[in-house]
Amino acid sequence: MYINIYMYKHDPYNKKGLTQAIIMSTNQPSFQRKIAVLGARNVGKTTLTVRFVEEHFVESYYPTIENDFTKIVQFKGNNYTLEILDTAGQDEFSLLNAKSLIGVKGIVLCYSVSNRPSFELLPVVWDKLVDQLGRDDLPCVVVANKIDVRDSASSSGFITDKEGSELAQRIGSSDGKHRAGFIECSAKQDVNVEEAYRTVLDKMRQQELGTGDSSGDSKCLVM
Ligand SMILES: Nc1nc2c(ncn2[C@@H]2O[C@H](COP(=O)(O)OP(=O)(O)OP(=O)(O)O)[C@@H](O)[C@H]2O)c(=O)[nH]1
Ligand SMILES: [Mg+2]
Repeated sequence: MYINIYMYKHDPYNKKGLTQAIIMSTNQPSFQRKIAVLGARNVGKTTLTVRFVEEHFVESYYPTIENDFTKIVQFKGNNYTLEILDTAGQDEFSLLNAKSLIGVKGIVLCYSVSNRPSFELLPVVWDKLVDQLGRDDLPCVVVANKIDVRDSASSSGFITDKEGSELAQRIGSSDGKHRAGFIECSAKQDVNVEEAYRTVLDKMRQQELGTGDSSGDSKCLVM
């Protein structure tokens, strides 16, 4: 049996300013999952999300107050309706919006390879999140954005791949069972953007299935 799913969202980045309708035919239920994107200002949280959801690059910078995006993806044989919470950039003093974080099941922690303070901020943001949510085992991916800038520059001072993956190793549960994933991206050149969201989705799925790998299709998933 085929069911049509109609999804509507208000999209501030749609140039026509129209409500967008996403229509999808499926013979499967869709699992709802909420993901929050966090990190310092100007690192590309909105641009990454718009690239993933709407497949274009936002050149201009409009600081975010808070945005909600929705995208349906197929992943490992299931349909997922992803609600992506795009947050206002944080600093060491900012408070996270507790109400908006309700229901969040996965985290994208984003820094820019050309902005060392944004890199150094991530453990602070993670600790705030852990305090706020009262748990340290949330599936998480650390995203190093703007690698196109590093690739095209001759000067040093950019955050390296090695530094990024070492940072990701330090983010996760205190018992060491849940470590953050790590991926380098360019929202501008569309490098690894989809992979970033799929990495966190895979981690969410593994946690729900209680597996350390990505097998286990026969087990139950929370709808
Ligand atoms: N070169 C380059 N520029 C990027 C990339 N991603 C984002 N930008 C630019 O960086 C600027 C900031 O991007 P945003 O996505 O608005 O940053 P943000 O993290 O959402 O910022 P806040 O909403 O203030 O927290 C914009 O001018 C983007 O065009 C990238 O991969 N490469
Ligand atoms: Mg933003």
